[in-house]
Amino acid sequence: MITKIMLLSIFTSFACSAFAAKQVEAEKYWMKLKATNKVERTELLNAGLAIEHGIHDDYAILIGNKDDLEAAKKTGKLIEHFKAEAGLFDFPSKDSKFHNYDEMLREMQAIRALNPNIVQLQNIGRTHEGRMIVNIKISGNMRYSSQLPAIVFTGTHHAREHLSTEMPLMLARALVEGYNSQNFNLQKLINSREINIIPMVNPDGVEHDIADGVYKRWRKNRRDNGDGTYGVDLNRNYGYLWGTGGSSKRTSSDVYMGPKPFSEPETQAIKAFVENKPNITTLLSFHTFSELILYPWGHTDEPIANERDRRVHEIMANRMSKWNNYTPQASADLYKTSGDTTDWAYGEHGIISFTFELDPKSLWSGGFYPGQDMIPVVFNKNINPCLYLIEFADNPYRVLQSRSKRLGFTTDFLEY
Ligand code: 0X9
Ligand code: ZN
Repeated sequence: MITKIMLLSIFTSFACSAFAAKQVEAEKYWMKLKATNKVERTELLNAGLAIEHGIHDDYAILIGNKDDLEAAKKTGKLIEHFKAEAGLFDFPSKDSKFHNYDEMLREMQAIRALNPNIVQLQNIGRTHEGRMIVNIKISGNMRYSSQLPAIVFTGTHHAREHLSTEMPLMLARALVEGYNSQNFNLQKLINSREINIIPMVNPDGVEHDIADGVYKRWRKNRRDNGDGTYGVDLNRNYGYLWGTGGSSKRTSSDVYMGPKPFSEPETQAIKAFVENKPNITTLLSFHTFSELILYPWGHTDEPIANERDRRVHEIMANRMSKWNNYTPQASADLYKTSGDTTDWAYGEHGIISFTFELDPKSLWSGGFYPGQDMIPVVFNKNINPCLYLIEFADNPYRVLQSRSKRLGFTTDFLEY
């Protein structure tokens, strides 16, 4: 017969072990372990240690619990460790719907799992701290996608602009879910395009911004400038007329251009990616905030000299503004800068290129940190502009034609 005392002790021992487990989980440790090659890294994994936070030439960075720390000590490879503060590597709980780097990778895997036939995840480069920069490639014709018209969406060149990760990530999910739900127009569109979505160009910066559970308002990447300062502004580091205004040589500046054009692994990754895909016709770089649709040029007040190219940018920007209600304008109308993504993509490759400054409109309505409730709002405003760009990626110059000739796959649900 089970007495009350027995029940109580069974309950307490269960509760105690659950509590102990919780304690192990609650305490997080930052650990640096010697590992010079993949064999040594594998040994760490065999000891139950997950290397998710950075692979370097001769060491790896790990975050683990108390048991992991004990396991790490036993390997004899532990160089240093400290107890991590609450919130390390994560958003404050009020913004937990935003994706940190690991959560973004997991969401990417979940998106691929929805339909592996049309989704590939590609590592297109590694950051200073060893994180992968990942592209979600979506196409209904994966085998021949390099022969299809291609578009690139990029997010989070600037670390603190977290909505600019969420928008492309949600776009990827929406495309795949739409495809799976037998949306015929979307299937046709995805079958005839190569869609590339790189939601987090600057994961080192993102992780630094959120590392302490209190936002740091970090913008740049995490290059060690060697003088006590960190970071290059990735949107000043592209190689088209680099360093010709609107950026700084001062390493501590938030708009530091870097030591030379494309000095950074993150911009190098985008450069190599774009150079390897001559089928790219269209690019959209997500930033926040101000609710703007920007197009080249950014380095000069002069409009694009080629009349047709200028008109295509203007018409597309105007059309997209009807959905998201953002203000369309040339980049330099915001302010002049050099070394940004879109000037390079258009100037060097003739790619029709846009920068969106997503919501909110002003600092007073949230600035870089408008809260997680803004995520679906921004998505709903911007999904149609994204579909429109994907649709016209076959030949953006189609927008110069009369309206009747423009109607295509997505018209049913875009109603333009
Ligand atoms: O300054 C930037 O890099 C972008 N704005 S942000 O607030 N997201 O930092 C705007 C870039 C647009 N390009 C130019 N104005 N040249
Ligand atoms: Zn930005």
